[in-house]
Amino acid sequence: MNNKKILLTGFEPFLGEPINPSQILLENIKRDLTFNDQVHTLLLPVSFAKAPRLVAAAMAMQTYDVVLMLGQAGGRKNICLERVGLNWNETERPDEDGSTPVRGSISPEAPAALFTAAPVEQWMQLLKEHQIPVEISLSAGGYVCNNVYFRTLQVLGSSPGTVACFIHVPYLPEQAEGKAERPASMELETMLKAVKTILRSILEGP
Ligand code: PCA
Repeated sequence: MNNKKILLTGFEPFLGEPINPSQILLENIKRDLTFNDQVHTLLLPVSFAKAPRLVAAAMAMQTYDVVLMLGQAGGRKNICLERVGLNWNETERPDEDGSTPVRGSISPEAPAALFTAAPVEQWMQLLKEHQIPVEISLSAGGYVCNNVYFRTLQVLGSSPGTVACFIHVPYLPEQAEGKAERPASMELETMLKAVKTILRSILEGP
């Protein structure tokens, strides 16, 4: 093990869902003593106003080597390693504060998109070796996850040495079961293996 520090975030449930797989993943990692003090967890509200500030505040308190953010992407079938944070809000769904952002730039002065410097190809390969369904995604959507991702990638401009990556996970089977359209889902065990594999590769790397 090296002495790297990782900030791992997840989200509370939103839009009427009783659970969010990213929160459950976070709780599991928090309980796993093998990650002890190297992985700090932070649960975020699904709020355009609050979530990016909470991540920035945590990053201001301590220097992290990697900021890994987890979120639910209902309907997707693979673990999605998000390559890009888009400088754009586009949604008709309110966040959990009841606020719906106006369609448009998150930060008008900033570039249209910011790319992760995390080794997503390497992580994808690693997960494939563990038979975990995974892909590199080019869109984290237009809702809170993309907003937090973009804003965090912006903060990294002033934290050289830190990389950030957003990872979207599918619904859990129990979430998909109740829905008429029967969306894709993934077992918790598989998602947990994906997150742990990435965490270990960071902590066991150079
Ligand atoms: N998924 C949402 C916000 C919170 C979450 O877990 C998204 O993809 O924007």
